[in-house]
Amino acid sequence: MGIVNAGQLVVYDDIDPELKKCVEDVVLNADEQAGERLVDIAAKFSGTGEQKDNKKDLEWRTWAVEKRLEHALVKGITKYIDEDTQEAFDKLGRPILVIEGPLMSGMNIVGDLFGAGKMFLPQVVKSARVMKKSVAYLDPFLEAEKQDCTPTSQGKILMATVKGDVHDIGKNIVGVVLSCNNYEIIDLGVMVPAETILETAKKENVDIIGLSGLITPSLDEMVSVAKEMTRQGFELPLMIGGATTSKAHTAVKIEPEYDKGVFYVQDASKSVGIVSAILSTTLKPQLLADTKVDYEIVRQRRANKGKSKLISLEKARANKPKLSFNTIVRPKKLGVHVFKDYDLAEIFKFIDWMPFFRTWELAGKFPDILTDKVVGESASQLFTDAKQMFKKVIDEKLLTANAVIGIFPANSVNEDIELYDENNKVLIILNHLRQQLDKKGNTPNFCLSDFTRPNSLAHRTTWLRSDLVLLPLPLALTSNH
Ligand code: B12
Repeated sequence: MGIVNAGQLVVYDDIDPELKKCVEDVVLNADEQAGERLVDIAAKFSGTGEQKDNKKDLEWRTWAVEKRLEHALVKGITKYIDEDTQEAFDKLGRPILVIEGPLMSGMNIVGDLFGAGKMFLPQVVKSARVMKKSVAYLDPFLEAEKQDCTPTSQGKILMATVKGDVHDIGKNIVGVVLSCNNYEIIDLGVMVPAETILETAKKENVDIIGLSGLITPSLDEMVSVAKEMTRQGFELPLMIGGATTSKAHTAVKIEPEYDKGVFYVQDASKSVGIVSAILSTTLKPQLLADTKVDYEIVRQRRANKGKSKLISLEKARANKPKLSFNTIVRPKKLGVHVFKDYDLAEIFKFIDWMPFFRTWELAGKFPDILTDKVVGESASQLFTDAKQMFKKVIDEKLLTANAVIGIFPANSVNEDIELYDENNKVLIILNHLRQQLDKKGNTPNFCLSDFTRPNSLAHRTTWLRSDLVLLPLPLALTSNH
């Protein structure tokens, strides 16, 4: 057993390959020499080897400043962040360019690694700390830019990260950028319920409400805020931002709920332009009209996207698969068959692993997924765990598999399947649907009944099997044509 300090975990891909292999061999008990090998190389990674490795550790300090900022964000290193931020500022000339350039791209890498399961939450918290420190360092420069602008407040903006969401770095940056452009910011922080946002907006008589959200549930929460604004008769413009938000979501889901102006803003630098246009009596009507048209186009495009042309049933029937029913094997035993306490080990051989991996949000085909560059390692681990779990299920007989199947003579009549008893009397008619999409190329318009011999052919010689597995529900219908 090992006790791990999750806060000090390194990114798995960054572990020295030689060390990683040796450690994995020990953990996985790869062979009898694994322990010896790890002891042999241990000295290289501590004690005598320390000098050399420290040098290697600091090698990143020789990289270009953009790369250094990215490295500091990914590794959560705050030690050099002030000097690197200063250097980036000297190089790029404006604080906002540092934020939206190297800092944002570093944060995006963190997001990708986190999304791919290669960084874990404690590490992301450290990255967030680095980002905040860097932005704090840039604050006086942002303030200095402010001095060049008009000194009086240009308008009051309420900013909040919506209920259920803790992400605030982006919102804070937008707040800083806007306040440096002489807008007064009322920042309600994170996890703010709609009631608080709307009450404060009224009480403080703000000019714009800005919502931030970075997790998927925030998208729905923003829709709720918009609905509530309509219900309460608000007239204020609403700004939407945050990495998970999008123009498409704003147009399709939020704007239809509130018609007094909803604006999706992609990043902090764009917020100033939008806010000044929203608050300008001359520019606002045009901006509102343009945005409405723009969002309507987005909605139309989306509405048309999923719509495929349907063909008539006759046309679809004419394009059914051409199957041969010449060789049909009569099942050995017709009728209903009951399987009690079926061998679980036998069932295990037939498991379709794809849905299993999909449920765990690991994308890819089985078995290729086990060697996939990105998810291979996690997928293999999961597969090993699943096999162990299944072994436990078999060994300890944790499940009992019972099944009932029935094999009956059957024929198809277009989309229907007729099932017969031993005297050729219709037992039941099963209705099915035929695909009616306008298929391209040689792809047929399938129907389940196509796999049963049509009754227009001379003999009723198809056998339909209805399976009842574990549960008293038909799980699959197959025909032995
Ligand atoms: C840092 C971070 C965290 C930190 C947040 C620290 C903090 N104080 O903010 C911590 C570690 C706490 C965290 C927690 C979680 N996180 Co997180 N996190 C991130 C990360 C890596 C970076 C976010 C960030 O700060 N980006 C930099 C800022 C500057 O960018 P931004 O927010 O987009 O803002 C810019 C624009 O969008 C815009 N903007 C933003 N807001 C607004 C508002 C207005 C009005 C306007 C005009 C503009 C605007 O301006 C900004 C500057 O240009 C992202 C990945 C990513 N690349 O986005 C994941 C990410 C957002 N997190 C994610 C997840 C899943 C979580 C957790 C659920 C993890 C967990 N299992 O617990 C929790 C969420 C808990 C919760 N209830 O909210 C997912 C969300 C996936 C999804 N679609 O739901 C992401 C995308 C990672 C991923 N790839 O999976 N996270």
